[in-house]
This record gives sequence, C-alpha cells and structure tokens, in this order.
Amino acid sequence: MSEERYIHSINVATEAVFLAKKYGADEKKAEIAGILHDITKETPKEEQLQIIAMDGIILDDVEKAAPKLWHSISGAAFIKNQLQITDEDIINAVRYHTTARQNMSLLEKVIFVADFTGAERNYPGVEIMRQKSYLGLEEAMAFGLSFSIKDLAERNKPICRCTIDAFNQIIIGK
Ligand code: DGI
Ligand code: FE
Ligand code: FE
Repeated sequence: MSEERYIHSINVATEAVFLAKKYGADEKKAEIAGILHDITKETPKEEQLQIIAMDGIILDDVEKAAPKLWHSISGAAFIKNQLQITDEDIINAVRYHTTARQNMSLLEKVIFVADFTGAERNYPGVEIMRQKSYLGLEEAMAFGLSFSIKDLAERNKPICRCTIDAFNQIIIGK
C-alpha cells in the first residue's frame, strides 16, 4: 500500500488500542484489526472482486453499485483466507469498518470509530468526533453514522441497509 495508507493504518491501530483500553476491548485484537482494516483498499477493483468471489460472497445491488465498500468485504476475506486470521471478531471488525451494522461487538465499534479519529484525520468535524469518542463509543458511532449518511445522501450514493440499521439501533438505544 502507499505510504499515506500505511500511515493511516498505523494511526487507526494506535487509536484503536487507546479506545480498547478505555472501553475494555481486547487491545491486541484492536491493534491487529486496526493495522489490517484497509489492507485491500488499494488493491485493483478486479482483484478485489476475485477475492470476494473466491470467498463465496455474492454482492447485493447496493454493494455492487458502491465500489468503495468492496475493500471492507475483500479485506475481511483476504485476512481470513490469505493471512489465515481465524479470530471472527477481528474478521468482522474489518468487514464492517466502513458500513457498520446492527449488534456490533465492542471491537467492531472501536475500529469503526478509530477509522474516523486516527491522528492524520482532518475533515471538518473531526475534533467533535474525537470529543465524542472520549465520552462514549455509542455517541461517537451516532455522530459518525449521521455524518456518513448525510454525506452519502447529498452525493446521491446508495446507502447500505446495514448502515441505516446501525444508526437506528443506536438512536433507539436498544
Ligand atoms: O477506507 P477509509 O477511507 O479509511 O474509510 P472507509 O472505509 O470508512 O471508507 C469511506 C468511503 O466509503 C467513503 O468514500 C464513503 C464510502 N462509503 C461508506 N459507506 C457507504 C459508502 N459508499 C456507499 N456508496 N454506500 C455506503 O453505505
Ligand atoms: Fe476503509
Ligand atoms: Fe481506514
């Protein structure tokens, strides 16, 4: 991967370890999932589709129409099949780091939030997101999901159902 993506990965791992410590997730798993979460981000699209197909995954219509989602799906398949990572929680943390989903584990939430707050991130609102991440993972998730859903809707991009499900679950508080 590029220097830029490598630095991002290190930063997400560092932030994930910090959040894991704070919220009681497994720090070692957080570090591993953080460093690996974007492993196929720069892999050519065709190759990603192959990795996905080889794992027996069939993309739904939204996923097909959103190539930016492919790296979380291919990344999870890659670490499972090529790197022989067997820990389901690490695999799921990579799988859902972009879209989130309902009933996320603590580790999945830590990686989702760390991806937004790693040291090099500088989008408008990053400081608010960092503050939220120190107050509670749920608050940070709600802020991050709301940000993503607004951004995708404004750009007329299809939104993964699991993202809406994750948002609703947090807002309802169940
Ligand atoms: O890989 P990163 O850049 O670190 O971050 P990420 O894995 O969260 O990817 C963010 C990109 O994925 C961003 O361009 C928006 C896109 N994305 C996230 N959720 C959805 C999505 N795109 C579509 N079309 N639908 C989604 O639900
Ligand atoms: Fe990503
Ligand atoms: Fe990332």
